[in-house]
Amino acid sequence: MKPRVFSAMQPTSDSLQLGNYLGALVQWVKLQDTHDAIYGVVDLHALTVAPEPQQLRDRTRATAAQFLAAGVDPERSIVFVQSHVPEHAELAWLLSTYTGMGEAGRMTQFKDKSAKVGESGTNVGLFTYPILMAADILLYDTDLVPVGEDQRQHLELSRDLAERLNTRLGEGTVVVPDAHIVEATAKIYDLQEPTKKMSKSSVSPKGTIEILEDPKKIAKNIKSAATDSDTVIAFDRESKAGVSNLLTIYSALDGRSVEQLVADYEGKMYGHLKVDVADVVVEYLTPIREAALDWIESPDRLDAVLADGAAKARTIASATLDRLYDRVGLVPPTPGR
Ligand code: AQP
Repeated sequence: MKPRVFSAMQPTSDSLQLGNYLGALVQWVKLQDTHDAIYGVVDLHALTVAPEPQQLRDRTRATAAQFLAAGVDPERSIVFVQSHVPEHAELAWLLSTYTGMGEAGRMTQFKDKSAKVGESGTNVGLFTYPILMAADILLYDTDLVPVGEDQRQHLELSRDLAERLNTRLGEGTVVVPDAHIVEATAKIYDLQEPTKKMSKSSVSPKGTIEILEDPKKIAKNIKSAATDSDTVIAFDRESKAGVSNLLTIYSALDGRSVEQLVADYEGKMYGHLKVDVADVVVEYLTPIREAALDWIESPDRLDAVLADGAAKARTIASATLDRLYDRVGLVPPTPGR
């Protein structure tokens, strides 16, 4: 039996952004070779930001399309939509009864996101989001969760909950998952505000590189990326956040190390670096964008992949939930189950 990998993304935008791709999706594709892989579009999570219904439907399919276009292979991995597997919401309830108010209240992403929308725009779902995320992971007896740096704290909560279940309900109740965070690309920064992470739902579209964006717009955003007033191309997150971010992106897509790039660009101008990064990014993303658009234009074919994925995911998820319900003492609905 191969170890299991699980990860997911929210359909919170018309397109994924380069951080989603470099921070997580690249690892998803690699891990298919060595792991039993399950990847989800977590649409129930996306409800926390009150999307328009048709927009949510379109974004859910577009997100799955980008997984497939990036190289997630439905012959080798399970690709599914979270709401098609009701066990996610059921386990989240159970886990909420094992989560302290204090520990849920420490989640920094909730603090950031609720600060952005204010008290009137903040719903309880946004607060309990990390508990649903723990349910997503624990349902599949997950060994490894490939994510970006921003999800580290949520992963810690999932681990704490798993250990608590095993302590209270007996060893082997659930698998304690490990985070898989690749340091070099764990945090891709916004092009305009390079101290903040690039985000799908960023309010500054010029700061984001969207996978489905027109290549001309992608190049324009990269060429107008904020840099410092110095002229030397060097890697320093503190004093050269913008240039360092461009070097990180360049290195991840081109294969040369950051040190090699710094050496290759010695004596060159920022403008030169930006033009080359724009070319590399456009060249890299164009086939992914085209493949994703093909999937989006064939919703029946896409829905068939997702239906097949949901059936497979549900088989695993329902067995885990049955085990947990039994251990906590819930009476089964059918005698002898
Ligand atoms: N900037 C980033 N650099 C590296 N990794 C990143 N990820 C997100 N942004 C970066 C990783 O991509 C996956 C997406 O997870 P998600 O859809 O659940 O949402 P998120 O983490 O909140 O990502 P976004 O893009 O910022 O979405 P919104 O705007 O909806 O909040 C995760 O593995 C994440 O670590």
